[in-house]
Amino acid sequence: MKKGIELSSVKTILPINQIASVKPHPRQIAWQRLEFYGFIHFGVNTFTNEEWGTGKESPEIFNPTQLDAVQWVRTMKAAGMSALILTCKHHDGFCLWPSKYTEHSVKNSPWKNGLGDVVGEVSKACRQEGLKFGVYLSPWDMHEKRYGDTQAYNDYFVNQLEELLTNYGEVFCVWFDGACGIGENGLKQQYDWERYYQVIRRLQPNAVISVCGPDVRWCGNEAGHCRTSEWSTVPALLQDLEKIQDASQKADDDTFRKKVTSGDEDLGSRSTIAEVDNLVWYPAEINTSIRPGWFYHSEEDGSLMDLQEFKNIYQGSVGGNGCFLLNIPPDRRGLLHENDVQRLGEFGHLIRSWFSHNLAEGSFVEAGEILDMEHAADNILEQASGKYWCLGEGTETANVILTLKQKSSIDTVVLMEHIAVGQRIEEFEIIIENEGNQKIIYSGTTIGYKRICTFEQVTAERVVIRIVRARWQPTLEFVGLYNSNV
Ligand code: FUL
Repeated sequence: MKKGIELSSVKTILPINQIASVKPHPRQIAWQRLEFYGFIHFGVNTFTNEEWGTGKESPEIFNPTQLDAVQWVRTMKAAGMSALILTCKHHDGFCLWPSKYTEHSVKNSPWKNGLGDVVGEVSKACRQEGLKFGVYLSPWDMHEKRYGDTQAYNDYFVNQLEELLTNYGEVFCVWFDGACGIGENGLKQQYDWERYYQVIRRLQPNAVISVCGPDVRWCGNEAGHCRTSEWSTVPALLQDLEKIQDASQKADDDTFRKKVTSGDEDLGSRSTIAEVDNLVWYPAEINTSIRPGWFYHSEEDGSLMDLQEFKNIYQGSVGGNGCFLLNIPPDRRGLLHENDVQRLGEFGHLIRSWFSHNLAEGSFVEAGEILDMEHAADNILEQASGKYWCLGEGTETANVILTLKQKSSIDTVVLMEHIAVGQRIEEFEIIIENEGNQKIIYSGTTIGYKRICTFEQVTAERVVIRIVRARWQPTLEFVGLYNSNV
């Protein structure tokens, strides 16, 4: 938070109760609850050892010898992931399903004598193992001759979108990359985003449209960097900026540069939105890869993300009001490499043991004059109960006090707002009480869906969540206390 600014005194165009009640769509809430899911980059680049293809690759090179989608999905499940997004078509235009609309696909590869369908196998494995399935379909297509011939290519693209959204069961996410090159014809393609969105809403109304879409926002980098204060209520302008295709226009746009590409700039604090008259719910996703590249390269077998880096990104994203999309690229066999499988197992173990035992269970909770009996303070003890705590309208500050069933050592506090009604908490502190002594052990800004707060291990008899400043009517849906060392 900027020092010296009294947030209450920051004048906003919109009344604060209106800002506080910008709400997510149910599909955005369902997406947020997925928290941590996997990305699969697989295609001709896997066989050429490139990150970006050219569109001139022969389908003949696509020939995984042991492709096993169940192995991918089980490995991701063991890592604690709840969903998977597959690059059905990357920028090179090669389709991992036998599209009716092009010859540039698995149907002309030697894999399974041209009878295979990677999208089919992966979506089936997801259903079988209980993971959600999502599609990445690159609008940029270096192979397709119609690319650049705007209307004709948009028709082609929509046809492919319809195949993916009709033939493979439920899709939780359509992930659009904004990259836009010049076609071989020398023409620049104009993507018809609104048309694409209508197709998705019609065929898969529960799917979120991510990055170049209105539902989920890219965090602004591919390195796993998370903002300290991540707001989901942000200027509507951000949705439009994602769709600007002209890189020079983007670079020229000061607002874009400042608000989206800069590292830790907050997008939704009262001072940032002071002049804004149109706000939307547009939450962040943090995407990065377990390896340096997005596609598999054997020379990177020894360069995997380590446990500490994983923990930091997980905490900053899932525990920073975002979702975490982690890429794991299958190798030329069509398997996740042994090193990745082992590391993902370690990630899963880390998460499970960190949050296995909630020391807040059985606490006595007090939290001021509650709104009504429905919103009782002890609602916060039970995760995913659908119930939450809140005080009356117009409240900016509050203390939520947990008296523990027994004195405990903790190093992690998990806080969740009830985002279904909006994101409201702007500043909070965690205070520990033990043997008559009080100590502030954590000061934070936003909470949103979830904030994972970590600190040096302390012994606590009571834990106070002090909401220092909030918009109109703060809520808490869950408070959990943990010790990562036991
Ligand atoms: C980028 C692409 O250009 C990369 O190849 C990768 O797919 C990444 C997730 O998005 O913009």
